[in-house]
Amino acid sequence: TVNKPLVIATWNTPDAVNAAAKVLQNGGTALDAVEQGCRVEEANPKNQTVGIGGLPDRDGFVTLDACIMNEKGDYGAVVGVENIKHVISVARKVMEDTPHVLLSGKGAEQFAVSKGFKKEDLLTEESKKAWEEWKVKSEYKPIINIENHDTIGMLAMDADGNLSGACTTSGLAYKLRGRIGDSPIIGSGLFIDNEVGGAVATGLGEEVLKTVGSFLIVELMRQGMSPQQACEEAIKRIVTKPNSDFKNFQVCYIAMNKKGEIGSYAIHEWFSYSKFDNKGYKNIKSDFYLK
Ligand code: SD4
Repeated sequence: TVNKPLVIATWNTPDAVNAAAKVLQNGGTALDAVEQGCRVEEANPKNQTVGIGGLPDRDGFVTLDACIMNEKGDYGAVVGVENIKHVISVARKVMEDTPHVLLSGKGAEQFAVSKGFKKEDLLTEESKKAWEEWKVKSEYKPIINIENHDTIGMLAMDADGNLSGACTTSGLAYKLRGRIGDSPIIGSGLFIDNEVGGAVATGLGEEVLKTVGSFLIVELMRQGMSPQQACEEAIKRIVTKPNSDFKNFQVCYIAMNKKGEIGSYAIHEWFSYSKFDNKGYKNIKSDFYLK
């Protein structure tokens, strides 16, 4: 039997995961849980990869990507959104209140404002300073597990055994203006199939997009792999590509199946994920490829 409530998330994110678990403990749905969990980090200015305080693109604009998926297979997402911190909730509104699944940039911002979201400057003094220091050399070099840190990808199972997932990020620091990563793209940054399980990614989005990683993991689980085996196979697809530069970037996956089994795998060391089950919160070091 599954140890419910069950929540997992990328990185060491106790506040977010505990908030999600609380929703489930109060009888809420997995969808409500992942949304509320993600909102915690979106509101945290110290997390420089999500929401307010996110590191900007190379021109100094903080642009956010987010997506959400429920147990019915519905999906909603926003990309390249400025001035609105709770993009996960905007993504949910796209899913529930429009005939579309994906809104971008100014249109997404306009939609959010029409739904009552508050506009605010997302560039904090700290992130502005980091960007100004970066501008001196203007060198784009993803730093493994430093720049690529703390995108929140979250999966939850509620008392009814239903699965939902969410993902929210400011993307790669100092990205080209207009760049969109994997996090808001269905099947890449996140995928849920309530019959099988769910998966979510963090790390260098381009590599996740090129291998449609989260959908791959869910389909591999459907064919009988455990979440762990499926995460390992998805990382293998990246590192075994001809001329893969995987020594210089990080990709990490976490996954959960309908039985509540969990898997995680990364290219490099120092990826960890968070878990909340009937034993409480735990940060768990992930297994990884490059040993
Ligand atoms: C992206 N996957 O935009 C995201 C970045 C990330 O922790 O995961 N940061 O490529």
